[in-house]
Amino acid sequence: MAGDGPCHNPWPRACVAASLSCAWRARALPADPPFGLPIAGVTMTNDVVAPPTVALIGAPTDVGAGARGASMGPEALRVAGLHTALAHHGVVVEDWGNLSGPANPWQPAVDGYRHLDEVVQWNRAVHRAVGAALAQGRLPILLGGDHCLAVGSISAVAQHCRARGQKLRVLWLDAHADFNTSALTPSGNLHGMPLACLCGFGPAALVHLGGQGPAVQPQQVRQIGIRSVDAGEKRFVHEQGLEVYDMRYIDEMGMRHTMEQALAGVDADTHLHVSFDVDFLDPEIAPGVGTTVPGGPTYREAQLCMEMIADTGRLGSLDIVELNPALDVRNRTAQLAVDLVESLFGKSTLMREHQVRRRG
Ligand SMILES: [Mn+2]
Repeated sequence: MAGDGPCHNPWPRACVAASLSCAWRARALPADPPFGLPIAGVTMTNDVVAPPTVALIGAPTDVGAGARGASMGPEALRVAGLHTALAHHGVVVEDWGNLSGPANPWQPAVDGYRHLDEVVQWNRAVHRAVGAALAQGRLPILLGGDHCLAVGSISAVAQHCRARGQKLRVLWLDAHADFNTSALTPSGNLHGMPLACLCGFGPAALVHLGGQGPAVQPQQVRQIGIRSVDAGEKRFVHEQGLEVYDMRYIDEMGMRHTMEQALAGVDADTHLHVSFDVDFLDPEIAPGVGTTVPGGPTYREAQLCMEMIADTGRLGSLDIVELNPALDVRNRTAQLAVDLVESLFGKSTLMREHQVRRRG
């Protein structure tokens, strides 16, 4: 045996195979480690390396959107190799298949909402599936579908955290604030309202989806990449005290400082939920979304964002939403999303030992 010291193998899976004669135990970490700088304000962990088991949960619907096509998102992500990409980094992947729900009736708004019944039904299914995944110790990845599904996903995550006395931090990566209400939104599309619903403002069936509501407090949320907010919505976001890192902030302060701020206070007891709306990205690199807004994060900025989240080792659940294959170019937006999700997981299990934790 090569000693009982701490394992410095940056590839933990290889370590399992070589555990009887592990050369990494005898080896010191290089003085200048090959990964990023420590993140100020974030408590890193030195727990045992254990790659997560993720559950892919497809929700093929666009009932909350203003354009059809996000219903094809789950399959496009699979075709782009999400499963293989994660497995390649030692993540155990279970594909739970697709949920089913009502078709998109494509009707105008009624009392300020389009397709409210259908949106509620889909979100109930998402809530149940995400809750089941968390209860089984899985890290749920919701494959949307449009962003209205975050109500089901995050309400389940919030319930899980409350039951375990864990802190919840939601990172909302998006071009839009998604903090509309029926009084504020001109369109009635519910994919513009999920965060407001989660914070207690919206139709009762969505606000109280998990039995109790509101699911989260605005103080638990950090919005990143925002660059398109309606006037009334802007006022409401300020009133509610949401912490917003818009593109102006990212331009002026840089992505590193932005993520340091957004992650500040994350510790060993924090469950990090990432709600990744693909329209967060600049449309130059990610054309396959229904609501493109120019001036989003570049490829490198997006990578750094994901890598710094990975560095915390606290990612507990993820939504990938609003990918619209009907508007994509040869599936390149799906491939980019997979690439970024790989960073969200890959770096955490591959490059760095100390931020990968035991999951219970
Ligand atoms: Mn969104």
